Amino acid sequence: MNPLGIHALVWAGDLSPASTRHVIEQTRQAGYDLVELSLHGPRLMDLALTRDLLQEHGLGVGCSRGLTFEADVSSEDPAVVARGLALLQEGVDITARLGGRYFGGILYGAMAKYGHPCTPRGRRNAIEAVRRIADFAGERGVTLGLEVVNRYESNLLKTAAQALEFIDEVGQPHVCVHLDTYHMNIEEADLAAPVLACGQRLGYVHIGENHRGYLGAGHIDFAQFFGALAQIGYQGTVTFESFSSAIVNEQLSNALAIWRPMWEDGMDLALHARGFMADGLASAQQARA
Ligand code: FUD
Repeated sequence: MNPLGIHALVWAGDLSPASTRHVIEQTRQAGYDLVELSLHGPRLMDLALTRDLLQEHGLGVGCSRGLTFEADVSSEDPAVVARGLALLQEGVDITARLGGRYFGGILYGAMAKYGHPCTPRGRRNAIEAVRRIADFAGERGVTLGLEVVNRYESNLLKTAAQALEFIDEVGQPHVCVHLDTYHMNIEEADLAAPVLACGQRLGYVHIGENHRGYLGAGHIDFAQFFGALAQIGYQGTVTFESFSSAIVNEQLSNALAIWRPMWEDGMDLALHARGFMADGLASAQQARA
């Protein structure tokens, strides 16, 4: 059975000590194996406390973030690239200090709607930056996940094929593809072929509905996606991601255009999602046995 994770924004919009305690306690209570902490917004985290709470509750951890226009490794401006590199380095460092082994997201550019395509020089800068950070991450036992997102959140990696090509050019171990069903629904022709194309290079998965609310309440063909995961023998983490205007992290929620109250009760949502993912993964595996 794959480790099941949940994104912290189901529980809280910040990572102050009180929110972190809430996030970790709720994650454990809802029966998840891992929590994904989102490193957006003001830095309120108490790393020692977070690490202790994770240990006390027997939970795994991963971290994620997207870059910004001011700190964008796919920029042509060396100062902007340097700020992006600093954010990536900080993300790897926080992940390692929490005892995590995964740092993912839009690590190759800004998590934002660009008004222009990525330039060839910008793409080369992004490749060089990810290569450097992959070295730094590898030394700390952390793998980088390049999350493939939709056209309104990146101008660089919108499909699994683009991510695979990019990773080939990076040419480093410790870099994997991170697929998310919400984004795939917008950009890919179907939900199976990209998974099969990634094969063993798929390192992390986000499960999200097309409206980012309750799983099964939209039109994503999860059976097709879980079937493809079973086909490649995917053993990695499967993390539920959902957003509602009920829980706000200003930087992240605004970047993702989270304007609607998709749900109010995070625990009800989380329990439902856990059952949905466990059943879906188990049926896909049984169908192949
Ligand atoms: C963004 C997304 C998220 C994001 C993460 C950052 O649309 O899908 O996975 O990268 O929440 O913490």
